[in-house]
Amino acid sequence: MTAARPRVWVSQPLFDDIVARLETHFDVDATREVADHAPERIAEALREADGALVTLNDPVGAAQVAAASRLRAIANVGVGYNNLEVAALQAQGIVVTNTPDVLTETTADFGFALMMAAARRITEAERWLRDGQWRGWSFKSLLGADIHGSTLGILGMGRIGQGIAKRAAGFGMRMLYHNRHRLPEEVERECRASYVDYETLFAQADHAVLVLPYSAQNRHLIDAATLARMKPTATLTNIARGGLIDEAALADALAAGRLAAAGLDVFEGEPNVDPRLLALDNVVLTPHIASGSLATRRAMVSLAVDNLIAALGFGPDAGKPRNAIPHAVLPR
Ligand code: 8YV
Repeated sequence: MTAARPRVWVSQPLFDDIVARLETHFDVDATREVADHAPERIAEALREADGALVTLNDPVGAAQVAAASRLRAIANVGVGYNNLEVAALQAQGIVVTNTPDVLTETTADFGFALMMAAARRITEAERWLRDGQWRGWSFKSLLGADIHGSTLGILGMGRIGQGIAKRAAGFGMRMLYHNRHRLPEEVERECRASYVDYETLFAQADHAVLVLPYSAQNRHLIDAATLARMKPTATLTNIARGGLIDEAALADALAAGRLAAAGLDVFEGEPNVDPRLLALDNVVLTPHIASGSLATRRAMVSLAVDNLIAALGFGPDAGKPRNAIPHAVLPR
């Protein structure tokens, strides 16, 4: 009698040709339509599974794995993993992996583009033109803020933050950063970025960009008090997680002209966006697409598939997935 093959659940439609690699080793239960799975549905899908490939849309915690006695690995397609209760999963012996590195440059490209779009009012200008409001050229219409020669403030100086700093060097920006830990001097030199405290970062930045991991501990870190520190001519860009910003306070600041503009790729209640933000002209809104180049999204799925195969004891890295999240770290 041959032993039953391990079973894996794939929570969302990804790239079929890449996901098919799982079939070499496993019986695959792949979700065919984009799904907003209820917590009970996730628990049900995991009950008989040995492993799972999930995305930020799929929260998995103690409740979802309580009856999943065979589950040994969860591979997240994404670098951020605040959708997972990592400590609870690890306590149950489940290996958790993510997909760093492969999305760094693409996400940094997008962060830079979003910051520039906010500063130079690109989407607002396009709406104005498409609305037929361009009835004669005016010297003073749609004036924005410069990027070159301005001060960039990066909150969260991991791989993506450093990628943004390297791009900013080409624009002649002065770079400030704040991070949980100060970076080694040679990295600071390479990024041409100076470490400052949180307050100084927001007080001095002409353009502030958020690139830090999210957890319950830093929810609404960017609150009314932080926004009040910023220059009224400044912009704020968020490509990390929506929950970092108190969106009501941000809408107040943007509406009152206490902040010039914002670029937001992430929202606290995704896919719902605060109607006050939707109504404002001085905010560029995009639907969580910072890592969304075709090549990078494919690379993320490929890495997650490799991680899952390895975590379940198959393939060249059997038992040693490249991106296992270290044990006992708190969920981000
Ligand atoms: C992903 C992201 O698209 O990697 C992340 O943390 O936010 C995005 O790049 C998303 O996580 C897909 O699950």
